Amino acid sequence: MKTMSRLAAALAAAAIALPATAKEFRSADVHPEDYPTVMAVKYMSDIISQKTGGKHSIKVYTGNALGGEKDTIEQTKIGALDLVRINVAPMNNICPETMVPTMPFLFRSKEHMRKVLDGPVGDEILKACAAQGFVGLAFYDSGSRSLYTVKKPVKSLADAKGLKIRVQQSDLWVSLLQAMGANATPMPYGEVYTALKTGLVDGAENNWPSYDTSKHHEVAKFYSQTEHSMAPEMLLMSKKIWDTLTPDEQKIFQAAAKESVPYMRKLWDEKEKKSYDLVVKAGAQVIEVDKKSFQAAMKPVYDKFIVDAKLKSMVRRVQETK
Ligand code: GTR
Repeated sequence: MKTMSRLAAALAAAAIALPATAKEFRSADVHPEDYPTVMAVKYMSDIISQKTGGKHSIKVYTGNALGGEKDTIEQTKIGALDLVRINVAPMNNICPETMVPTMPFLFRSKEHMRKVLDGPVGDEILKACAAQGFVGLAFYDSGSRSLYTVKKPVKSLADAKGLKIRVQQSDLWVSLLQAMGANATPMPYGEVYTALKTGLVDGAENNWPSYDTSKHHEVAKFYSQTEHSMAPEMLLMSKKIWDTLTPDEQKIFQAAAKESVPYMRKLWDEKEKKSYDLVVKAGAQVIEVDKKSFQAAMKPVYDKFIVDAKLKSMVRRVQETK
């Protein structure tokens, strides 16, 4: 793993020297080839290739090939990597506006989430990343995240107390699990399977497709439907690389990214169902939880992170979106 990421970093560094007009832009994703986020960026690549008469395209490096999300965000910031598809979570500490769609129990439904992200609040979050060196191109779905555990099921908030739960590398996520009474352990996605297997953590949390494709369901069989966050995915481009595109090319990239969103959502809806069926068939136990008790415990997370007027207003506008 270590050697791999060093190799990936070296490759990324070498790529800085590539001419800005390179035909094949590089994008990273922690997921496998057929995951909806990966398919969406490939779809976007096809549109770009068609619109630029074959001049430009995007190659997606899957399955952590270029490193974990934190690493690939760093590479993208400096222009060593052109694009990165990540969850909003590892951006929380970098771009505070991304905390808004991460907030626990904020979105009432998939439809509510999609409406907000397609609207002005979504645009503001994407634009806010520019100050940190990123051009926010699109949000993709990530469903609802729920807790899953190795040894015993979590049925209520009380059951989560003291459990070591892996979280994404974000202060907000640490607090979110602490608010549940759990012991939050941040680590990259690629290390979670082993952490669950060796008992380094008692559980983790994710959506159905990730629970399935990461094989976490093989080791952590109790999936408790807490649905505590609908933190979406993001597609970011390096501002440094973006600035090397002509205005027409920028328009093509932006439009292609937007076009990939409905395509991704269709794939996502199908994948959620497929993954659910697959993990249940493989022996995962789906547990109903007392969701209200989890929701009621989240006030400290809002109090700690939604502090300034801008974020407060964004959260309010999300809540007011019908
Ligand atoms: C997945 C998400 C990944 C990554 C992962 C994680 O749902 O698609 O980008 O953030 O969760 O938990 O690290």
